[in-house]
Amino acid sequence: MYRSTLRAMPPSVMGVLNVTPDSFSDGGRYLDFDAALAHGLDMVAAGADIVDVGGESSRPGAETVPEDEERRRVVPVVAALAPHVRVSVDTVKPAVAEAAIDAGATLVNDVSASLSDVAARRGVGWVAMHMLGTPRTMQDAPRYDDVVGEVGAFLLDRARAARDAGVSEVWVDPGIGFGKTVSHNLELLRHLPELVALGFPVMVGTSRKSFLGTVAARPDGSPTPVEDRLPASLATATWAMLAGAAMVRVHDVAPTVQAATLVGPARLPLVVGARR
Ligand code: HH2
Repeated sequence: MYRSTLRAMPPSVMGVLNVTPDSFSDGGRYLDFDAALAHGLDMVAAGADIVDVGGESSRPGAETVPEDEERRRVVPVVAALAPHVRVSVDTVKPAVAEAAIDAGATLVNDVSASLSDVAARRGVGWVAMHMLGTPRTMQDAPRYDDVVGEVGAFLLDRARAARDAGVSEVWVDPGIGFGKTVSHNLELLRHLPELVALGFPVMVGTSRKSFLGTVAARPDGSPTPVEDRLPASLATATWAMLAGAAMVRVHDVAPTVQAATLVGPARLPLVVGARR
């Protein structure tokens, strides 16, 4: 018998729009307003559910951007995209989050997991991501006794506090690459169902990240360069979605939307004895 009348909801795909000169994979390509808007609209046409606009790189070693400059980068792009698609703002600065919300953003993607009060006050969603330290220092020999347990406990604590403070849409994200070695990242992906079991929707971002270059190295053993990491990005996004992630954050929207469309039905409870 068919066990569920629920339609399978495919996981959501968040497209990355970095309005920065120095992001690790696309720095400088969308710093100009017209280029940013065109790329955002391309991602919408490719099926992105959300476009994540960021004005400060969080790559390892990145320096912070002055608040005015970050606001100047993101606000016009948020305002231009908001009539077309749900927009999130990728920032750790309360004032930038506020300005982006004024311009139409309805989700704060917060790699510092510290802006829940802004989300509560403004009635928008919030993503709490785990990071060890700051982008400047996070890859200096990160250490955990139990990476899955520690990341999970941190996220649960922040997510519950945000929910109790009135944030109605709370996401958690293990922060792949943020203060993690290659094995930490793989461990977190392997145990993603444990994070899903925490009870908050999980978002995952592996797209083009450097651990993929190491794990899926070239046949000669050298790291796969960032522009050739789509297959590994897609494989890990698909794995994350099958493991229960409700959203993946990616640079390559069209292929990920195809994968998400396939994963939706695959996540339905198994159909037993109902073949037609
Ligand atoms: N990764 C990056 C930035 N923001 N937000 C969440 N929630 N999860 C992530 O994994 C995540 C994130 C890094 O990717 P990118 O934006 O492409 O690079 P940069 O930080 O250099 O701009």
